[in-house]
Amino acid sequence: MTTREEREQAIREAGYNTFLTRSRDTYIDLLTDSGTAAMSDKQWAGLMLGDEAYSGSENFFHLEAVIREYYGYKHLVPTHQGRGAEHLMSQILIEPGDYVPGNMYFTTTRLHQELAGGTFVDVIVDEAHDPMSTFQFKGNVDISKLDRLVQEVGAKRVPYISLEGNVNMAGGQPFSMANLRELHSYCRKHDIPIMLDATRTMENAWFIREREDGYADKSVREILREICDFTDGCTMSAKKDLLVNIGGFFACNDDELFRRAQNLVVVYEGLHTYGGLTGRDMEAMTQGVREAATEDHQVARIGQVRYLGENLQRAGIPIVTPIGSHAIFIDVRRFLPHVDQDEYPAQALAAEFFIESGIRTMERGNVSAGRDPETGKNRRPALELVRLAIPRRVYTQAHMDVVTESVIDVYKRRDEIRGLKMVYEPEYLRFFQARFEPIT
Ligand code: P61
Repeated sequence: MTTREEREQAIREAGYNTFLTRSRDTYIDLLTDSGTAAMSDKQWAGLMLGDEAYSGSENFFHLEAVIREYYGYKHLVPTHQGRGAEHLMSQILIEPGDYVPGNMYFTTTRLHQELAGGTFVDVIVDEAHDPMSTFQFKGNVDISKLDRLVQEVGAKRVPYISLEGNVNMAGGQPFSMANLRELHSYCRKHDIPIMLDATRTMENAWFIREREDGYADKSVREILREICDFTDGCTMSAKKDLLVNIGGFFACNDDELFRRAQNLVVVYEGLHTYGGLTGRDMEAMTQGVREAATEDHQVARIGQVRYLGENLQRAGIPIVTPIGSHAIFIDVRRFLPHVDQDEYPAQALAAEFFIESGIRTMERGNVSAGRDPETGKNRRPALELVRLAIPRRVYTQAHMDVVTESVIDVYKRRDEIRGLKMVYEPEYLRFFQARFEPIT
């Protein structure tokens, strides 16, 4: 624990950017649910079974078998984490001038699409951009938006649709199986592959089980497999669903695509049987797949996030609804209505939570959205959010109570909170390293 003065100094030195603060200055770390899970005894035991041979490690074959078994994809290329897989897939599938539709952007995903010469086009349902909508499947694709793009540019210019499970930037919102089924039949007709961002798709499967007719008696594992069977391949950041501190992969069914990914991985990540991971990392991930696909895990995980969200709702704190699986997202437009979006209200609020109690959160608004490459202007997204991400199997409900109290304390003095100006802006993914100063 630190004092308020120490935290004020720490956040000032970090340029009011929580990504630049030190872990040791943090009391409860809700910066991300990425790579922050507590590994189980079986995963730690797996670390002892690392086969660290340069090529053909036993652990690769264990991982390949478990991905085939649970996700159903024929081919696997490990990568060091999610963006490594996004890089490979974007470079292989996208030609300059292509358009890549997706159910809302993700920062690294869109950047890799752009670096490959593509343009991302948002085809998520309108409800996803409305933090107050209670629609149960805000991750759904609006097929009419997709069709409009295909009619306009032609299916040949659409190398694939990027479909994310439990859409992160929308608040951790799932797509429904009915929507995926419809998307699949549309895409088959137009010969457009569906590439899944499987990062939090086990959690999406849990929501389908909870909310969609006909799925209450199906297991997470069965639902996951049904999702994957409608898709052609995936990228994965294993640091989320799969309960590991590092790791990712690209997977697909097509032999030629696999051959190209296998060839490219040796340029950027490592040999095709480790892709930047150690053997022991792959073993921990193999075990993580089995644990993540259990109902016991998902009910506890999603239940804890819901516990925090419902406490905040009871206290009148404006949050994105429905409550998602991996985080609570505070609706900053309603929390700080007096701060203009170009004064980065969500960035300012994340800094304020840190000062209040050492709770580390993340901006997900105008800073994260970046600039429009055409106009050079801030994108000013509809969603201006602070994300309180909950690491898996780490914190207790008592921690969640401390978080609730701290958020309420900041809410009570919200009128005093001022915006920020950006004083350093890096070229790529600016939110990670940008620096700010208070507007006086
Ligand atoms: C996160 F602020 N997510 O949520 P990598 N797809 C999806 C992700 O959520 C994801 C990646 C791909 C992070 C870490 C992070 O703007 C940010 O393993 C749905 O991180 O490379 C990562 O996977 C990329 C935080 C990433 C950010 C980008 O906290």
